[in-house]
Amino acid sequence: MSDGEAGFRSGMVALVGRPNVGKSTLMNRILGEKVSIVSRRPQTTRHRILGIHSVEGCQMVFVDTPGIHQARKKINQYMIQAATAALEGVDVIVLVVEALRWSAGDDAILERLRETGTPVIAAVNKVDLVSPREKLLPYLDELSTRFDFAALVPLSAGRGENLTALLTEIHRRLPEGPPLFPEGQLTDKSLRFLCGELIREQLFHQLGEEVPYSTEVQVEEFEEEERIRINATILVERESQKAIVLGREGRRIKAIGARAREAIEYLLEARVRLDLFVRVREGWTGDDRALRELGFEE
Ligand SMILES: Nc1nc2c(ncn2[C@@H]2O[C@H](COP(=O)(O)OP(=O)(O)OP(=O)(O)O)[C@@H](O)[C@H]2O)c(=O)[nH]1
Ligand SMILES: [Mg+2]
Repeated sequence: MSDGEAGFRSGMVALVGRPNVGKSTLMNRILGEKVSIVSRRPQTTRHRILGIHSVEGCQMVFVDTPGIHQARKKINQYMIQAATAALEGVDVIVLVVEALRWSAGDDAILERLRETGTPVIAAVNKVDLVSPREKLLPYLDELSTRFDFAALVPLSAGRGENLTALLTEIHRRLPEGPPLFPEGQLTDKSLRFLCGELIREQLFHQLGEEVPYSTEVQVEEFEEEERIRINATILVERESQKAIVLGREGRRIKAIGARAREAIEYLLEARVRLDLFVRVREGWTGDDRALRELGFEE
């Protein structure tokens, strides 16, 4: 497709909302690829991640963001900063909310959206959990009184229901213009970053309570030999957490590595050797220097 083609539309679409409402699930569903990790715990996404959706005549560049919430720790402040920065310079904002749920957190986000002047589409996610579906109607009515949404779209990112309606609403609000990225490109993030995220996803899936929030993954080595060799370090904040990540006789880290390797092999379509190490970096989630070294931006 040539860049100058008449009628081609392109633009940036921010996905924002409270933690755990399904922003990353929604982006992955639209792309048909896993670009952003998902877990049942809040605050899974920590950085802005682009998901580039190129179709006939149009390119939508989605910006998945960390859930916006009340921040106490430094790391959370960086995450919220990443999310709010994503509101600037986009053509459309999609506010993802959970069907039948509304909280003070959603109100606080709406206040930020009012300042942007950008059209906001409400994606009312997880409608598969609503039964009977008629229960949605009063909720949608109420939503429309809270904000002057450009559109309200009930959908299920998990089941892939009604996504076309959302894409149609986005499409009509994008300006005409050439693609912003090459057509085959799926994200702005490196394979190295994505592999680190797939390991972090297993930490979120397999570790209990607060431990995942004290972990970070650094991919130290990424080499393509006859099979791809990846060395990664899992950072924790305290010795006691290191013991938890390792597990009795190293069983936990082994399980984390096994599942992460499967996910990485699927992504890279290649055989992978994955070696994980655990290292304590005292209090990194509250340390500006450590956070910047780990790629958190102010
Ligand atoms: N039932 C149901 N669950 C869903 C749906 N969409 C997402 N989920 C689940 O909701 C949880 C959170 O999904 P995520 O995509 O990680 O949510 P998020 O908004 O990106 O969360 P943060 O990155 O923490 O802000 C996961 O357990 C998903 O499987 C849906 O349409 N229906
Ligand atoms: Mg997410």
